[in-house]
Amino acid sequence: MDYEPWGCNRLVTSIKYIDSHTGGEPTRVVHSGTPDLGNGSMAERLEIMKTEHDWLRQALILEPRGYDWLVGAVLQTPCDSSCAAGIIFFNNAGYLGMCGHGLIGVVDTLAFLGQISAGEQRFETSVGVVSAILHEDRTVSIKNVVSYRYRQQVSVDVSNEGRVTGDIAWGGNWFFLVGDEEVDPSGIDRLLTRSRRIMTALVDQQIKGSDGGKIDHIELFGEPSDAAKADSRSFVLCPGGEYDRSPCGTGTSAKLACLAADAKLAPGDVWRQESIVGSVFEGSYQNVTDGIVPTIRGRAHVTAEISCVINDDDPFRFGVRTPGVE
Ligand code: PYC
Repeated sequence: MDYEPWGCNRLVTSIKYIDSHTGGEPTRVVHSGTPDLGNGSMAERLEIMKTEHDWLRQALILEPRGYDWLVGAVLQTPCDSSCAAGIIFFNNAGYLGMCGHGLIGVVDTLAFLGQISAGEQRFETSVGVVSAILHEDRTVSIKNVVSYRYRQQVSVDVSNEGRVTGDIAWGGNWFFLVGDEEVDPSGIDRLLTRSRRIMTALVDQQIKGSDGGKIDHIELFGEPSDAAKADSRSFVLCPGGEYDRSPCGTGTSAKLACLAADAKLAPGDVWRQESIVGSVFEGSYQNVTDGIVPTIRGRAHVTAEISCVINDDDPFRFGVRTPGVE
């Protein structure tokens, strides 16, 4: 880092990032200038970032540099040299194990930087190794972590909403999936309120994932805007209280796990999941002993290339904390 005179003291950091969106959902990929997070696994480095360098997450994701539905990804030198990179994902609420739209954004960003070309790459994440194929048409297919349905038809009493029943599934994050909902872009405020209330009820009633993890994503499923375009449309609430603009890669993986468990989709068949803004991911799966391995295909677009300036006399250089959010 170096100081440059600029009317006031300007700390020009060496932190550089590239913004993209995948089906409308943004990803901010930090490709240089991150603090030393050691040489451990991505889970260990995530812990170091969380405990010693959370300022980086806050500076990049919180306002005024960021916003609540932005997902960040810090690139790391991988432990396993057969991997193209290690990745730590985070958002306004904390850290994410895996992020499907984010991985598609990372792959497109690495292609933009000229660091990879079409073909298959492996990546280390804090929840395991995932792989991705960059296709010639610039779409990306990610092969996610093993996904599975943990509990079927769990009922929860939700204040002002009544009893809501859904499945609990793992797709790299924990999801509560509710079907037969009205999922229309004109009703986003209503969908936000309903899904936030469901999330609160799950926490209050101590309903968790199989590892005791918080179910921090809620997925409401309804009819697609056009049956020729997609099989279903979803609204996905993310941990920080905002909704995913994309169909959500880990959420589509959780959906595939439920479809597989209900024998509603055969291995290799394609499920087209539409998001609340109309973007579509294509998903399919293979069976493995402890669940399924989902493949999710989508497209990202780079939108900006940025050098981070952290100004010493800026009281909000590390972001504005939303009242009530840790
Ligand atoms: O695409 O997996 C995903 C995701 C998780 C949170 C936001 N997007």
